[in-house]
Amino acid sequence: AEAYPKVKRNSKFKVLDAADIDFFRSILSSDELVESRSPEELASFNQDWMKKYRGQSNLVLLPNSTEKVSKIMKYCNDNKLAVVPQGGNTDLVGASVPVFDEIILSLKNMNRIRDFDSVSGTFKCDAGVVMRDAHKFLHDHDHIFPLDLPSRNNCHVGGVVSTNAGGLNLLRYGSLHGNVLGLEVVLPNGEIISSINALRKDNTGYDLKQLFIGAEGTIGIITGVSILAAAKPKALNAIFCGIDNFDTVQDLFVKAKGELSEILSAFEFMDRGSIECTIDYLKGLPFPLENHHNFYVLIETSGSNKRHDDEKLSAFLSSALDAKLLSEGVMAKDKADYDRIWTWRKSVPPACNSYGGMYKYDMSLQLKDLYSVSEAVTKRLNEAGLIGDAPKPIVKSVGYGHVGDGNIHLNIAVREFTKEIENLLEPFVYEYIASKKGSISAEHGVGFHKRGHLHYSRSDIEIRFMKDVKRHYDPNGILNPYKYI
Ligand code: FAD
Ligand code: 2HG
Ligand code: ZN
Repeated sequence: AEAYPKVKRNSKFKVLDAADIDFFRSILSSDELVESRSPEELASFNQDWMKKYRGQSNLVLLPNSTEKVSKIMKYCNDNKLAVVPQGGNTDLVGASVPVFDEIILSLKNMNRIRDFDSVSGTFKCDAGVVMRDAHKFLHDHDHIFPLDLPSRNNCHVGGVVSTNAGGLNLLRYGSLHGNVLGLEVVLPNGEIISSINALRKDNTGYDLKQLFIGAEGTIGIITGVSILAAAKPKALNAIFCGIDNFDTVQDLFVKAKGELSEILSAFEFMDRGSIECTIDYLKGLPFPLENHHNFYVLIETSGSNKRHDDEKLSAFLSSALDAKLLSEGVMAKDKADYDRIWTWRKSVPPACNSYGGMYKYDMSLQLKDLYSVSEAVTKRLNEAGLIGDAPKPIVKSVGYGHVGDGNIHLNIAVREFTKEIENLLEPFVYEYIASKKGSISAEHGVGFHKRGHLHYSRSDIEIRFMKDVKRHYDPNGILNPYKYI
């Protein structure tokens, strides 16, 4: 794991002692607390998903109620003990693990579904409900959670809200800033602020809950979420196609919006390198296309009438082939085929992560510039002679992502993390994005990785306001320190 060379432990934070542990034991049961007597269990909370960041916390608290979270926070605030909130720990920017000895506050035991109103679609749950379980519950009630991610088996509802994750269907269902109806939050001083009973519309003053969406656990602990679930689509379908160049990907997107319109629910792209890594990773899974292409696009439709939707998608595919917007394309024959097509997209992140390590950049750009950052980075790494077979340190630099949202993921799959690679990538990538007026974080957040880099995408006055907000909510700075701003 990468060390944390650029920061020093803040000495104003107290070092945990036996009296603190006694206090936590007095309010929690034995399955709500993990400490140094269980080193392996502790290690799994200290290490991030990419195995890039590792903290040294000696204590994980796993309270099972909002009241216990409140007591913990009050105690930590009074005693200046630093805390990292943790959901499913699938974060990709080093936000969910400690940097030093911060206490880890895991929401794992807060995993109850609280309420569902099938008329309005309002779903309420504890923050620690795993996204897969929220999907399953809503599916059984003829609805869907308005967000899906390749990490759905591990990430929490509270974790995705804290990250303001985007995912695979944002194009259709919109961002969590629109879908989250209310939140229950424990503030750093232990106070509980709740809008969990929120209504669809409510203009009585500032919409305070918005600040916690995407705050990455820096100003409060989300304990409950109320979210608008969408009606379950009765018909799903997908096509997978090969395309020569990124200009044509954009032409196809325009055509898809115009012709698939209300049933279009995802428009994802992958470059040649992404699929090469995924072919390696999914050893043996038959590839849906006959030839290899520079770009691949997955288009999903979802609607209420299978025959109508399939006819529309099939006509779209034929006319795109006739217009030479595609070199090759296939439509899913059945549900199993649909799932297989998605496997080629959802497996790209674990495939890139399977060589030893990975540098990741998650960026928003105007669509016309979206792929150019990947070309610029690949050129730079190639010129430095770092990409190729072992012993070269880089396996591949690939680009893929959510065309519909103007969001590209750049993954540099490496055999090892080295300073040389990092210095070639940063600040080059950020300067490139700033020159195109893009965002250095589209959906994964800031965390530890991009702290100190906000100025590439935000003005001085915006950063000043963000610091004011942080100070206002967390005057002692105990929540998720060393990150974000
Ligand atoms: P964690 O990783 O545990 O935490 C994320 C941040 O939120 C941290 O700052 C943490 O301190 C804070 N936090 C967590 N829970 C709370 C809480 N209850 N209250 C306050 N703060 C809290 N992201 C996307 O946007 N789109 C994708 O398509 C996507 N795909 C992914 C695919 C894979 C394979 C992986 C590993 C990750 C992916 N991610 C994606 C990144 C990740 O951001 C999401 O998985 C998710 O948002 C993280 O949720 P989590 O519960 O794991 O949160
Ligand atoms: C995705 O879209 C996720 O698959 C993960 O946001 C992207 O790992 C990545 O870089
Ligand atoms: Zn993504």
